[in-house]
Amino acid sequence: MFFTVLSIFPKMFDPFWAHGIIRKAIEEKKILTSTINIRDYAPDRHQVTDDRPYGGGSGMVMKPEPLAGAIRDAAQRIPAAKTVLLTPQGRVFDQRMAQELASCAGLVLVCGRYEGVDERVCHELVDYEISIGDYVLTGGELAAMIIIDAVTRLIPGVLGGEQAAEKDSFANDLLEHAHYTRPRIFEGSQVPEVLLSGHHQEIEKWRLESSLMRTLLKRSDLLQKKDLDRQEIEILNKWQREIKKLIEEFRD
Ligand code: 4GX
Repeated sequence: MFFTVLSIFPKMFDPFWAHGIIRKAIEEKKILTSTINIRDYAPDRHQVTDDRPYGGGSGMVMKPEPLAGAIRDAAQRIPAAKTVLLTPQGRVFDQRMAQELASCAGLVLVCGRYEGVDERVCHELVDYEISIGDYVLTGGELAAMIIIDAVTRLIPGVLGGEQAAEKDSFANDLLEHAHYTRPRIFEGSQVPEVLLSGHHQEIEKWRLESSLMRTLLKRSDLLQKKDLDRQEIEILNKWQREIKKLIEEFRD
């Protein structure tokens, strides 16, 4: 997978490429990355990339010529690449989109600043408009990093078998189960006994219950959308019986 980022602040990406799983994926050639400075495509001597909006008003707009030049150059280097504009007006990014994007040969991520980019660039040169959420950033750079991060970990071989992406939160539409590590007792609080038992089937059952419970309590919207399987329905029914019993005992 090729990632090319277009930005007027390409140095923002230096520390991003240099750490953790992203760094390892680059070293192992699972991903190829480059950053293009949009300023390099500004035709004038002062390398101006913004201008005042037609129709007046406050704020600046990114000029179309440098951006178009940079996008065309990037897209030429990776002909099969899709071009993504980061914008609050885009489709809201989620795990399903991360999976879709992970199957692309390359992504060109366009990071806007100011009030936005000239509309004619969006129309002609952009395949997808993506938002990372309903809030306003000062530029598309952090949004691009989030997309690159979420997509990279889905590329085969990037995560070790231990932390395979299929096991994640959202891979099965549930939140992750609770996690524990040593010590067995931390500030008076114990690790659940079953996790110390070595009984793998019981541990898997406990983890599914933990996932379901956390999803029910923290993100019931996810549970409503999910296709529940037989085992998950059985667990929910068990809880229902237990709650009913509690209420009946309380009434007496
Ligand atoms: N998810 N921003 C982009 C400038 C801009 C505006 C319109 C293109 C078109 C954001 C988000 C986000 C702020 C990045 C405005 N560029 N990006 N920037 N939320 O808020 O992706």
